[in-house]
Amino acid sequence: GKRKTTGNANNPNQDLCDFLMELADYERNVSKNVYKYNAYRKAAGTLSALTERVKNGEEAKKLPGIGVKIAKKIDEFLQTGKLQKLEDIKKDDTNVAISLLARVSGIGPAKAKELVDAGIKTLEDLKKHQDKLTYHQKLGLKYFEDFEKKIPRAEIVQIEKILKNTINELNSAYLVTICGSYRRGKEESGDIDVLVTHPDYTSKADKKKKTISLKTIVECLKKKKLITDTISLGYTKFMGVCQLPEDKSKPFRRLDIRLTFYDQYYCAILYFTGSDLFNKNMRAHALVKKYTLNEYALKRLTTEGVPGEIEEITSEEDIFKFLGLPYKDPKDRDI
Ligand code: DCP
Ligand code: MG
Ligand code: MN
Repeated sequence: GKRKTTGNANNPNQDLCDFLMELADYERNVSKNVYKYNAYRKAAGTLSALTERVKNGEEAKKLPGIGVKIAKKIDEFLQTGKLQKLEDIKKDDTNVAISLLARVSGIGPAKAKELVDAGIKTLEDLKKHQDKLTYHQKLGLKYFEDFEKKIPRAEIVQIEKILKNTINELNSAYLVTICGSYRRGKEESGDIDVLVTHPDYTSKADKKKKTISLKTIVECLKKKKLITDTISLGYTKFMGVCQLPEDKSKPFRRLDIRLTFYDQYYCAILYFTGSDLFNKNMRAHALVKKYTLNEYALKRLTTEGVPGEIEEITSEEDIFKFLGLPYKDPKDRDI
């Protein structure tokens, strides 16, 4: 799967964030230690939000998500310009190969290891062994270079216009919101995350009325030559590939579309706006407040600790209010 970056223009701690993200990738793809993966990402997120260069580990340790061990690594990097742990990791060809293959869309850490164990270590090897890949992984390989490229905000603005025009031509009441890092105000994104709903499409509505259809939406976006490939398509979730139709020199981009119930829209928007670390923190906070939060609903936990009554949510602000949290603007939701 895709690599995450901290993505913050003119970040004075970029080199520190880079080595922390390299360590994070290693923990996810090779060690399969999700706990450390998230810890390194959190530390990188903290550093990327600073406006000044960090002076030393001691100073960094005062910041959220940076403990003794990461502080020591920061000192080592500031003093020597490198990190011995990373140098050692990179000396091992198997580690390097697993990390490379895990960058292919659709290939996770387990599949990457399986391939490397079978002697497949480069993208060239992978091209020769496509029979070992799923359709998604084959597309990931085909578009490897393009999917590695970040999507500039201006290009997403153009794609957003086509999405909204096309979907609203079908039915003007559809609501279309691009979430993910774009909604968090990032200047570049890894992919495009689209949320669609319609006032008639509620969790209580009669499902036999098939006027609201993701499949129809996808067909129309294909006709407009925005969608070029489908990775998977269900009733509520599309995963695929798009390219700006008016400019074939532009890279192919990963596009996700979700159709969500109107009465669950704000929980869905909150979830898909992320970041994933922000969501983790918010869900943990919800549990402390005896609530359970997911992409569908905010539910009060009963005295037995099981999900009970659904709270009525009519805005993102409502969710923060129920949890006793001050509202956070999407741009402040990186960690
Ligand atoms: N999400 C989550 N937990 C995950 C994956 C995703 O909570 N394990 C939510 C939060 C993310 C959103 O879905 O912000 C979209 O997922 P992306 O992987 O597309 O992440 P972003 O859009 O935040 O970043 P990028 O620019 O890399 O796409
Ligand atoms: Mg995204
Ligand atoms: Mn996505």
